[in-house]
Parts: sequence; structure tokens; C-alpha cells
Amino acid sequence: MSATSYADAFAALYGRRPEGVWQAPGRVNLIGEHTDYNDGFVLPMALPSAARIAVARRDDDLVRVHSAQGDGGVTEFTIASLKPGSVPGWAAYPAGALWVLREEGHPLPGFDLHLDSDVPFGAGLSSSAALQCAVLLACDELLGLGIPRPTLARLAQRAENDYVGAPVGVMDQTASLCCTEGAALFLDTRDMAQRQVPLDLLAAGLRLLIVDTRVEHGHADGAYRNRREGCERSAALLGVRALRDVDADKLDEALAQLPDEELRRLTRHVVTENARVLRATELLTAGDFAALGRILTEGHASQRDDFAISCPQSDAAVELALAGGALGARQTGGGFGGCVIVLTEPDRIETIASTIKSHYAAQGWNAPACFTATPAAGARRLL
Ligand code: GAF
Repeated sequence: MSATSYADAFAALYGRRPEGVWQAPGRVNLIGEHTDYNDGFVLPMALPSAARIAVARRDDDLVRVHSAQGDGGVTEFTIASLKPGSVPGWAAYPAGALWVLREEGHPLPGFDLHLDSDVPFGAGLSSSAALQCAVLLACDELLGLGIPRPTLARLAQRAENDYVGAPVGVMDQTASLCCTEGAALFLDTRDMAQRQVPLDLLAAGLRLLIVDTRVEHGHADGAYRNRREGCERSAALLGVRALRDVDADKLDEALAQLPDEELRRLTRHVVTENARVLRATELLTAGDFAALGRILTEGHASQRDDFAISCPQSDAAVELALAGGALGARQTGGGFGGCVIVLTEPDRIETIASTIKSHYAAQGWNAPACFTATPAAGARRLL
């Protein structure tokens, strides 16, 4: 759909033209899983799929939100009434974005909003962060707030943590706001230092196949929170600010100080995963995609064996992709399902995808969705 058609949909709903249309993309993470809330490193890229939002300010305090993916209804609330959890369902994401701006002391008018997203929901591709980032960027630009994008990403994270109640890190929001077309984003989540790492898969004769396992994941649920708390407990026991501060060369000494196997596994994943992000960034820069593929696969093994966040569907997709000759494969995102990324030559894609589909059918699992993606641009104004 064109930007004008989002504006037309807004006009049909609200009887006036929007002041602008913004979009913020979903993401896949190449490597660096569950490192962001440990002050660590991540390497995501933006997807072409995005959340789009048509917006106009109002003269009063009322917010009206409509989603093309909703039930057709318009959700209403006032800016003054916003408090954590006050708006349920999908509308919590735009509500949380407005709540955090108000909490930061920015005077906000009411708004009419129309949302339309083609980031699959619950697939681990950051559909919720995309929505929040689109709303935050729209408000920032419409109201002339001038908030730097890394700060907007932190605000979106706060909205998700404190308004929605999901204890996520800052990777998804930063990817959505700060990625650039044709590059992965190397991000140090401690100080938000970032670098665009060129990623021209087509020139390298490669593709990134994304396999949506159709196993829905959720961040507000206990498993994500429980991993995060385990990491924080380990850091406290080791006397460091965050697991990022554990020296990978002295990992065995650190593990020996931890009281149980579960904390040792969590810690080993985070420390080795941070090292993998640094190595993957070097390999990408050097154009060594064969070695990069191996690092991705090692990352999956670490999620499966140490962090215990893979699932039979994602393990099978990785194994079948590798058996089909892929350079590397791993589950991406928060885990417990979602998507698997596969780095492969293009002529292997069809066989890999059909083998995975047949296997899922034979197991009686949901049919997976398979598509390819190249690194897309971060959030921006369309109209
Ligand atoms: C989810 C979270 F939102 C991110 O912050 C990150 O922790 C990721 O899971 C795991 O790497 O996408």
C-alpha cells in the first residue's frame, strides 16, 4: 500500500486528512540474543515489513486509535487518564508510547491515529516495538520535540517495560529506529554506541531465509522474565554490574563461583553470545560468510543447550536447513518459537523450505511461513 492509501484510510475513518504518515520496521536479529538486558552487544537488521501510522492532532485530550488489523472498532482514551496497564490489548502499545512521553514531561494534545502493520504479530519480529516506535517518531516530529533516536528507543523500551509490563531490553526499539538500508546495526546496549555494518547479501551471492515457525511467543510471560532474573542473579553473585562484564577468557573461573547449573548455563550463554556478536561483526566486515554462518549455528546451539529457549520446531528448522546445505541457521528473537533465520545460497532455498514444510506437516505442527529479506531502512516519515 502507498502512503496515500494510509492517509485515505485515515480520512475515511475520521473525516479529515492526517497531518502525516510514519512507518517503523520490524527486525530480525542476526546474532546477540538475550544480551541486551545484560548490557551486551546485538546485531539486528530492519525488515521491509513495518508498522505504519497516520496521525492528526486534536484540540482536546482525547486519543482515538484504529488498527487495520483490529476488529474494526476505535479505541478511545484520554492522555490524562493514562497509567500503566490502563489500555489493554494491541492499543496498549500506542497508549504506552504516549504515556512515556507524558511521563517525560512533554505536554501532549489528543490524537486521531490509524495503524496498519504488516509485521506478523507474535512471530518474534518485533511487531510491538515497531508500533511504539512509529507512534514515538510521529509525536517527536509533529510536536518538534527533537529527541535523538537512541533516546526514543530507550523511551519505547520504558513504555514496554513499565506500561505494557514486558521486561524486554532495548534491541528491538533501537533496530526499528536506527537501522539503515543495506546494513546490520552493531549496538552496544550499555552506552547505545552503534555502527552500521554493510550487509549486501545479494552481492555475496547469498540470501537470508526467514522461517516463521508459527509457534507464538510472548514476552510478558514468565519464561523471558525468568531468564532475565537468572542473569541478574548471576551478575550479582559474580559482583559485576551486568553479565557483559564477565571476561570471556575467564569464563570458567566465573562459572565455578556460581551455585547451580541453571545459573552457569545462563551465564555461559550470555558471555559466549556477546563474544559471538563481536566475532560475527568482524566476519561480516571481512565478508567471510562461511565463518559467519558457523557462528550463527553456534548461537543456536547455545540458545538450545544453555539458555533453553529453543523449541522442537525451531531446532528442526535449523537442523533441516543445515542438512540442506545452508551456511548457518539460528532461532532469532526472544525465543520459545518465533522465527529461524537461515543464511544460504539462493538455489538451496526452495529445497530447504519444502523440506521444513514437509517435516512440520508430518509432525502435525502449524505450517511454517518462509520468506527472504534484505536489510531495510529504519523508521521514517512517509508523507
Ligand atoms: C525480545 C526482546 F524484546 C529483546 O529486548 C531481546 O531481549 C530479545 O527478545 C532477545 O534477544 O525480542
